[in-house]
Amino acid sequence: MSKIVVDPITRIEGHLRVEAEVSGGKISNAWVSGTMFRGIETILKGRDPRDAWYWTQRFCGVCTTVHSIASIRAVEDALKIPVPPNAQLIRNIIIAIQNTQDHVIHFYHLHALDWVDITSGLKADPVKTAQLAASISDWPNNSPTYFKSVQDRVKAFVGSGRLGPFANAYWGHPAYKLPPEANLMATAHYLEALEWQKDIIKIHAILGSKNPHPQTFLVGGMSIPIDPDSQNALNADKLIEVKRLLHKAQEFVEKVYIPDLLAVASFYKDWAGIGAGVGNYMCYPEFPDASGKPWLPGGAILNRDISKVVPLDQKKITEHVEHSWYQDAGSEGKGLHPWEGSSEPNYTGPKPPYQYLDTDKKYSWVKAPRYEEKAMEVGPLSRVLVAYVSGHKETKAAVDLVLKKLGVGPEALFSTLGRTGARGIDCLVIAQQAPKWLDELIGNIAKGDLRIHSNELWDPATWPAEAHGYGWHEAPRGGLGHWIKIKDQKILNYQAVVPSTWNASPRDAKGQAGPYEAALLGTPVANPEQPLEILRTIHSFDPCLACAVHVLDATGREMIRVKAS
Ligand code: NFE
Ligand code: MG
Repeated sequence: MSKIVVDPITRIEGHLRVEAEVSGGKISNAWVSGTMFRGIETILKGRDPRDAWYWTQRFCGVCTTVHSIASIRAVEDALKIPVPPNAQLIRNIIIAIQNTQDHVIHFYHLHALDWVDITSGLKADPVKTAQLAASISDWPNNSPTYFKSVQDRVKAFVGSGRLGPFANAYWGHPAYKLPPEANLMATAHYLEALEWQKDIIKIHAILGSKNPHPQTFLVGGMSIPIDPDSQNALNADKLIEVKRLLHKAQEFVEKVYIPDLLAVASFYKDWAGIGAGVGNYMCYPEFPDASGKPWLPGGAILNRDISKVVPLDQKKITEHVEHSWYQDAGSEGKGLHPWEGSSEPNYTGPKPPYQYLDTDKKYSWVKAPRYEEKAMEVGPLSRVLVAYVSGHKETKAAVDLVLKKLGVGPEALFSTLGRTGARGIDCLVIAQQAPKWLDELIGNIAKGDLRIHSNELWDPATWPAEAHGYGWHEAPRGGLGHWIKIKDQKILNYQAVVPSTWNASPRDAKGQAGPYEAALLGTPVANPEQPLEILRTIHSFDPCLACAVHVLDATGREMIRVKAS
C-alpha cells in the first residue's frame, strides 16, 4: 500500500488536497482537505440584513451571483417580504445564464483536459476531424481549414515552449482514449468556448450592471428599473440583446457542448462504473414562478433508490466539525443546525512543511454538512436525478436521450461519468428554458406591469424584534443554503452551507466519509506519479473551495506536491 498526496488539486477554484491510500492499483481510502480558511460568516454579525447579499457575494468569484440570491431569499423568508413576478423572472434568467456559463467553462476549461489529450490532436488529420465534427453536429465551424488553423495555433504554442493552461498535464498518459481527431475537435471547442462565455455572460452586465458580482440584487425584488423607453432602465433594446445572447447560449450548448460530451463519453464508458460516491443525492427547489412554485423540484434520493424522491425538511440539516478546524462550541459528537452553528476557526493541524495531515483528528477547513445525519451529494447529478424521478418532462426527455445514445441504463448515472453527463443535461434543459422566462417577462411588461420590487417591510421599524429564516438556491455546483437570525434589526447569526461544503466534506462525528472521499474509493490509479484518475473523479464534482470554506488567507499549505495539471 502506498499513500499519495495531491495538493493542490488544480483547475479548480481554491485549495484542495487529497490524501489517498492505494493498494492493488486502486484507491482503498481517501481524505479530502480544504486548506484555506475564510471568515465572511463571522464578519456578518451585527450588520444590516439587507446588506448581507453584498458581503456574501464575495464568498466566491466563480459563482458570482449565487450567494446574493441565497442571501436575499433568506432575509425575505425571515421577514416575510414578497417578491414581484418580474423580479422572480429576472432572477431566474440571471441564475440560468450563470449555470450555463459555469457548466460550459467546467466542461471545456476545468475538466476536458482530464479526458482530452491536447498534444495528441497535433497528429490529427484535419480532413477527418472535419468529417467527425460534421457527423455529430451542424455547428458551422467544421472545415478542414478551420481545424488545420487550430492545429497550427496549438503547434505554435507547443513549439514556443509556452503551453500556458496546457502546461504540466499528463499528456500521453495511458488513460487517455480519444483518437487524435476527437482530441483536435475538442481542443478547437475549448478555444471557442473561451470566446463564447465572455459574450453570453454580458446578460449579467445588462441585468445586473456588471459581472462578476452583479449589483442589482435587492431584498424584496431587484433594483434595476424597467422602462421600455428609457436609456437608464431595462428597456426594449436591452431585452432584445438579452434574447439574442440567450439564443447564442442555447445554440452552443445544443450544437457544441452536448455533441462533444456524447462523443467524449462514448470512449470512456468504463467511467460509468467508477466514482459512485455516497449514493445519497439532494437538491433544493429552484426557479420559482410568480406564485413561488419551482420549475425544478427539490428533494432527496437515498441509497440510489430511484423509485422515489424524499421531500426535504430544512430542520434536518446540520454541520459537523469533529474533523474540521473550527471550535466545537456545543457540537461535540453531533452536528448543529445552521441557526445554531458557528464558524470560529480552530486550527489544530501540523505546521508546514508536513507530510500528511492527522486524519484521525481535524484535517480540513471544510465542515461536514449532513442531512438526517447522512452525507449527501449535491450538484447537477442530484438535480437531474431528482427531476428525472419526479417526472420533470424536459429533464426526463434529455436523460433518456443521453442514455439511449450512450447505450447505458440509469444506473450509469451513479458514477464519475454520470456526474459529468448530468452536468450537460442540466445545462441543456436550463439553457432551453431561459428564453421562456424572458418571453414571460416581456409579456408582463407589454401588459404594463413594471413592478420590480416590493416596498413592503423594507423599513426596519416594521420588523419584529426577532426573526429567522433561510434561503435555498441551486447554484451550478448544487444546493446552497443561507440561514439567518435577526435580532433588533441586525444580524445575530449567519451561516452558509454551500455546495462544495457538502461535496468536499471530511468525515463527520460518526466517521462517515464525504462525497469526494467516498467517490475516490475503488478509483484505479495506473501511475501514482501521475494521478490523472483522481483528477477525473474530483473534477467531476467541479470543486470550488473558496465557496466551501468562505476565508481569506491560505494556511497550512503543504509542501509535498504530486504534479497535477
Ligand atoms: Ni465558488 Fe459555488 C457554486 C456556491 S460552490 S462556486 O456553484 O455556492 O460550492
Ligand atoms: Mg458555512
